[in-house]
Amino acid sequence: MLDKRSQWNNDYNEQGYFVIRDFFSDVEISSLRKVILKFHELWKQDNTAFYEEVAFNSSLITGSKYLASNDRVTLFNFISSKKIMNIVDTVIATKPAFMNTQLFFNPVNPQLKDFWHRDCQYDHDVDVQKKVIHETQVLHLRVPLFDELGMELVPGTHKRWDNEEEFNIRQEEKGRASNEDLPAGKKIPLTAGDLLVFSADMIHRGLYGLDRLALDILVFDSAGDFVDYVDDDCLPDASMLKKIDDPRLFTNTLYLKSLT
Ligand SMILES: O=C(O)CCC(=O)C(=O)O
Repeated sequence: MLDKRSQWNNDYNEQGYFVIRDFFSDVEISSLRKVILKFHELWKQDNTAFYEEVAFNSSLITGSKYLASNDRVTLFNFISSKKIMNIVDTVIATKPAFMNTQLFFNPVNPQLKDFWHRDCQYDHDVDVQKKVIHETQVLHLRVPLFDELGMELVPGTHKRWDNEEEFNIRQEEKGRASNEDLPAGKKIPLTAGDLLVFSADMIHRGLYGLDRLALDILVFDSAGDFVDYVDDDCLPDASMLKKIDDPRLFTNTLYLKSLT
């Protein structure tokens, strides 16, 4: 019988994801929700047209634009908490590094439909995508703040290329649309308190509906070439680092930045 960490690691390697039910307490989620809602309200006011017309997420939540230093420290301590680091260390054994955060919500515009993608498709053309899915991938840790329909994933696609139907749908080729159903799609409904860990490069989509508001924490292996994706303003400064119990997720990123 495998222990929990080996089981999570096996699931991640084989399927590209795992989910832990009731991972966070009500107290942990309500204090996180308070900070995130503050960000979300200010972000919406500042991005009204974008929010109403095309948005389904925001990013840079830990940055200085909308949150004061004490709230940012709360977020940094949540992101690098013992609980989360235990999971991160399970999947990325050496020098995991913080990349960014994103906040996913329901689009206001009803024409926007939940769409299949691999995150790498926005940075690379198809030939390169075929290569990068066999290299180090970015880890998403999804923390739903309210109950949601969750994510739909195609298990195993973090390590294999698309079949013809998956490719045509994801890339909207041959008259197919990226919101069509995929036969191998596995729906993972989530409730507040659950944690979903998945590979950014597997074929996936968020499922719109209910009151979804989910914080995604993005982490990478220091061995991967991802440091250019990190915005300096989303990292803690020297005075904040002193207030973070275990800052290595951030100091690993700061070290990589210092080399560039
Ligand atoms: O929830 C969504 O709308 C999409 C989520 C997603 O694509 C991601 O976390 O990379």
